[in-house]
Amino acid sequence: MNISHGSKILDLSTPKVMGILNVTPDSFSDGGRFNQLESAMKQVQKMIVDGADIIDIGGESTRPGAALVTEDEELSRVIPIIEAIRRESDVWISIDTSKAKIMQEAVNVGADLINDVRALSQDNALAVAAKCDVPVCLMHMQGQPKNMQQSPSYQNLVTEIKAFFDERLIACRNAGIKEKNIIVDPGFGFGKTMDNNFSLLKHFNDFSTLGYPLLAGLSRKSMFDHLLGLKVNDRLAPSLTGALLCAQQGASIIRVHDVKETADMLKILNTVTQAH
Ligand code: 7PJ
Repeated sequence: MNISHGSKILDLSTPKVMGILNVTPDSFSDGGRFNQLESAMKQVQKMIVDGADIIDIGGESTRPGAALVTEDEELSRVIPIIEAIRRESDVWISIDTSKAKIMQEAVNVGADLINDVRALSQDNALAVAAKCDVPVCLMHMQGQPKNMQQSPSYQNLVTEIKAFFDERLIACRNAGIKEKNIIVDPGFGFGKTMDNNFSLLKHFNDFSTLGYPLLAGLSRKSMFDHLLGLKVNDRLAPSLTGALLCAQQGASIIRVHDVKETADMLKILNTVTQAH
């Protein structure tokens, strides 16, 4: 399997690393747009050196309880950094957004992939994603970030998430989005209890029957805090463990904060996979 954008191809025969770049005001301590751009670029350069195949840029916080941001605010956060990366590198750039306008503008200035935690459910998102003709990651979420962790509930977790994808895949097809551009992600932490998250981890491979590349995002998520009592910056070991469990069950893209450690781990996995 692979994904492509124009003449660019990302080979998914081994799992690839998506490095996270948050450009929300709370993600940089120093004020001022220029300083933010400079520190963001340093972080991007480091992620590339460390082995990131894709840089995922998000200007809207989707953490539980996070406030919404306006379109103009989100544009002003993400567009300059996409332009700056594109001037320096041909690394894959992913735009983490649910807004059609942001998707379009981001792709116009060089983004290669749309990563939408709302699976193209917002106004015009399906049409714009079809027009952009880039790979799109459809993520499952129950509820919305504001309330998703209040009382998540499922009869059958995997079956319901698969049914959600079936519905979104029909919507994508009807909008003219190509099959080859679709990636799916069960959405760890998005409207899921701790038990739900660990069931997803156990049954991650069940989603491979959908027939699309799978993306897994569990880096530093609070499911590990609930189990281990670890602060967000102390969750490297469980994040790597989760990434490994997903990679072994067929994840093609692993979305992480800790690029170097994840790339090292995947190198071990690939070597073992290819060993006699
Ligand atoms: C995910 C994401 C994820 C995809 C975020 C966080 C919250 N996109 N964006 N999958 N999570 N595709 O990183 O804790 O799991 S933001």
